Amino acid sequence: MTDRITGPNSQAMWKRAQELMPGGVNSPVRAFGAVGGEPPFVARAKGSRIWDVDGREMIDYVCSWGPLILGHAPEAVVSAVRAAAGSGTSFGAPTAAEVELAEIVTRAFPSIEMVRLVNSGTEAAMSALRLARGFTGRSKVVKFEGCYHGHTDGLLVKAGSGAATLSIPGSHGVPAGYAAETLLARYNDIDSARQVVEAHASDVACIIVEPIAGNMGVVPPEEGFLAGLRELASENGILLIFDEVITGFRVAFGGMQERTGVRADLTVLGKIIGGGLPIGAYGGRREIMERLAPLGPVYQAGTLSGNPIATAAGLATLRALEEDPGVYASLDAKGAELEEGLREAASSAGVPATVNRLGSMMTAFFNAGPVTDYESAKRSDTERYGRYFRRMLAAGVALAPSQFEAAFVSTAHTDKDISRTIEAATEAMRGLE
Ligand code: KE4
Repeated sequence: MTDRITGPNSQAMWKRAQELMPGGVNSPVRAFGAVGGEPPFVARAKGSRIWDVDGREMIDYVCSWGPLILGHAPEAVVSAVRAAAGSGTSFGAPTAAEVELAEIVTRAFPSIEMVRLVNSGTEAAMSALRLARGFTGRSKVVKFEGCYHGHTDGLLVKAGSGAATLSIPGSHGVPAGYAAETLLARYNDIDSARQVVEAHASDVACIIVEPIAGNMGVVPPEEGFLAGLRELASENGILLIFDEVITGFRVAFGGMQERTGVRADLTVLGKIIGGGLPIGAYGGRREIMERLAPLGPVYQAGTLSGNPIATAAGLATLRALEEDPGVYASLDAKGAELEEGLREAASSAGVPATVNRLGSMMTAFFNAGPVTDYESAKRSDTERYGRYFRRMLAAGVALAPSQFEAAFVSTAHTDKDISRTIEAATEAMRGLE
């Protein structure tokens, strides 16, 4: 199986891109630094497929890193965006669509009484931290090694996603003073969280966690971990923040809070709620949210917050999910089939691998496993992942260009896509042992 993964048009574009943009990309992990080879430039996409500028068709499991739960360019979203754009692209003033999106979010998440829309997950997480600090009057934040909450200074400490992929655990440019306010614990290790909190109890404003880690690769919470964090936070007057940027509307309409019954004090959202357009949101109890300007002293603002195009795309996406009661069972079933197929492909090739999945998000770790936290995830054979990745791309299957990311199944992925992917994986795994 050849590793040829780009054609002449992509190669020419790549040359120009690298002259003009650092690493040729607008987000580091897209540069294929961790997997080798050059990235194909996408020309268009529809459903489960993307086409590059050389006309090569691929089954896509990146799905724009999570937002495209309905697949690429679903009719409902495209027509909603077209209609909204024709009525004005931005007003900087209140619109009905923001109210409707807030109504769906608060209906899906009972822990969210009020919500603020912003323009990215980073902005949402950053603002939620500021609000937690403003509400509690405390300054320290507890996060978990390998979790990623966007690139705001204080959270780029042992972060996951691109920071883990490129082994930049603590980003240059973050003053030591900022990093000192961030305390680290181990994912799925409630005792480590308890130790950190007990050592700083009266100074901890919040605990922020991905209720399913998606940025060290997919690592689901072990039994009792999230409930343990809930109890630890409540006992110590600390706000529990669930970063559901990936999991919100992904693993259930009400995210992991619906699946587990554990309620956060603040929830961070993004990705799916914008249907592929730039968006983020954070929300929680009224008494907390009312500390936000213009009602309260915690300031946060944004030119394009709640803009009519992103809210139109988000509304079309969330309405489609809410109107299809079987959507999550069907996504779960497709995910289970793919998980099983990948597991069999690895074992028949004698390749040590662990497939972690929850719902329609999963990661095949090149690691005998189990993979339950950042330390075990980092033991994965990233070189082998790179070879697997390039073989799959050459076979027309686009995976995340990093071992420490998730693959996503959408409603647009057909049974034929899944079986073709399993065939390609079976072939790609051969000779990887
Ligand atoms: P954005 O600022 O990228 O919209 O969201 C940041 C963020 C916050 N919280 C979680 C749990 C996230 O996963 C993310 C962003 N996810 C990564 C991929 N896992 C974005 C892809 C990229 O950085 O290129």
